[in-house]
Amino acid sequence: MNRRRAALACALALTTGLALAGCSSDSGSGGEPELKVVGAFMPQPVSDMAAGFLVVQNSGGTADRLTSVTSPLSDDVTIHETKNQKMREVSSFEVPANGELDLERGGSHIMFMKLKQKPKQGEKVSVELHFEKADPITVDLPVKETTHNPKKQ
Ligand SMILES: [Cu+2]
Repeated sequence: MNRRRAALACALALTTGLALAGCSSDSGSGGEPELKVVGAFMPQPVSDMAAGFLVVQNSGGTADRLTSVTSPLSDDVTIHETKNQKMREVSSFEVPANGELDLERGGSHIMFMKLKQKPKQGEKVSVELHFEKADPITVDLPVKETTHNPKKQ
């Protein structure tokens, strides 16, 4: 969208003979974050807490940040990192340009506290991911068995 406008500005600059810095924004630097969520799941919770895992891929040339997560399952959803096997809340996670943010078992995750109900394997939990720059993304986390770990299959 902005990229198209930038391209148009570049074309105009060329035809009018103006030199315009930033005309190379189509080549991968600059532009907007382009986000996609893959591999989302929630292990079936065994208490009134649950964790969510997913990967946010960014095919754009600009980094973004995951700043918060909301869900109908809980009014207390935070994002956690794990350091030395202890988890702690963070205010945001970077989604690098042309890279990805991995929320995976044993590492960073979405934390759901005080669950309003306990979702079971086969059900889905809707979450909305909020970013610093990109529009929010709504994604369904399929509930998997408690020990599910796609990286270790
Ligand atoms: Cu946690």
